[in-house]
Amino acid sequence: MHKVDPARAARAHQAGFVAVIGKPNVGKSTLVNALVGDKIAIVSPKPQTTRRVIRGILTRADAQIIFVDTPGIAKLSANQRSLLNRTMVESALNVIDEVDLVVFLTDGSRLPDSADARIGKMLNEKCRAPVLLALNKMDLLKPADVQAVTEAHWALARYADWMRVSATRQTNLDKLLAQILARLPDGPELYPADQITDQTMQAMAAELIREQVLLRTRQEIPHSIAVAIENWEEPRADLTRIAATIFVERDTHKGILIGAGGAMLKQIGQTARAEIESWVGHQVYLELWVKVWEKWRERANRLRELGLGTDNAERGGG
Ligand SMILES: Nc1nc2c(ncn2[C@@H]2O[C@H](COP(=O)(O)OP(=O)(O)OP(=O)(O)O)[C@@H](O)[C@H]2O)c(=O)[nH]1
Ligand SMILES: [Mg+2]
Repeated sequence: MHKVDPARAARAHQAGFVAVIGKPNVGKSTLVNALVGDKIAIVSPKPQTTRRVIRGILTRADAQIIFVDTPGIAKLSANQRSLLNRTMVESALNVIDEVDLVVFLTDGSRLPDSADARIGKMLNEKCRAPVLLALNKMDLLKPADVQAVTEAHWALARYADWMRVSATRQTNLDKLLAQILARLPDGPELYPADQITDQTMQAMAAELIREQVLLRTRQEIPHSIAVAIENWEEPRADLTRIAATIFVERDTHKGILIGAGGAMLKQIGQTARAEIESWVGHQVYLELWVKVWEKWRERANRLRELGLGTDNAERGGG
């Protein structure tokens, strides 16, 4: 038998899951990357960038926090209600039941809208875990708006605590982390200490390619493309050969992605390759193809093939 040492008990190891929930484009993935200290989720100025639930793991001596990045919970208009979009929203909502804590992230530089209000109402009605409000993009908040904006976000739901942050400038993230740790359960590490995400290298590579397409295209194209890794070989310890396909819904989109003389596809390939190289830590050969898959966003079998099916949200890590 051991005597309880109060100093030691106070430093018990903590571990738990923290979901980051909010409408599209408020900075959820930027925040998770900043908290984890590594890029595990792609980011873009286009709404609905994140399509799957992704876990990012922060391991410290005293705690392991598993941040769960989620697709933005959008208020879908009739023409946005594709099976893909409905699946994305559903997977984000499912996460709420599986975590120890929820960070409700909003764009704190402006007044909330009806999409924020709907999420706040849903959290009040359905969320059993404590909710922290994080008002992001404080770098864009005008001093004259501080009070009205803050009060309007406070009114959206009941919170255990709140914080103003900037995910891009990494302002107040230490304070947000302290609020999280104050509510994280005690427990042993749930993932190996060197693991930073539950995604495979292949899934991450596909995302890094998709990120380049998102950053270089406009209007309908960012939403209608998907990326699949077709082949992955490691002929040497310091070389990975990847063949990937970018799926589009129309021939005209295929033309735009390839570009004049193949220039666009070449740019996408070069930048994505450099990103993948820094992720795998050695040289990469990347071969990109573009293929038309009509209406893939409406087809359950296509979504499953791309790892975007609903069962994905319940996929265990490790
Ligand atoms: N000025 C400013 N921009 C930010 C901040 N955080 C994120 N952004 C920008 O907001 C945009 C959206 O960021 P994401 O992290 O992709 O947003 P998200 O909530 O994950 O979006 P979805 O995955 O589409 O739901 C990007 O252009 C980010 O650079 C911030 O604190 N300040
Ligand atoms: Mg995101």
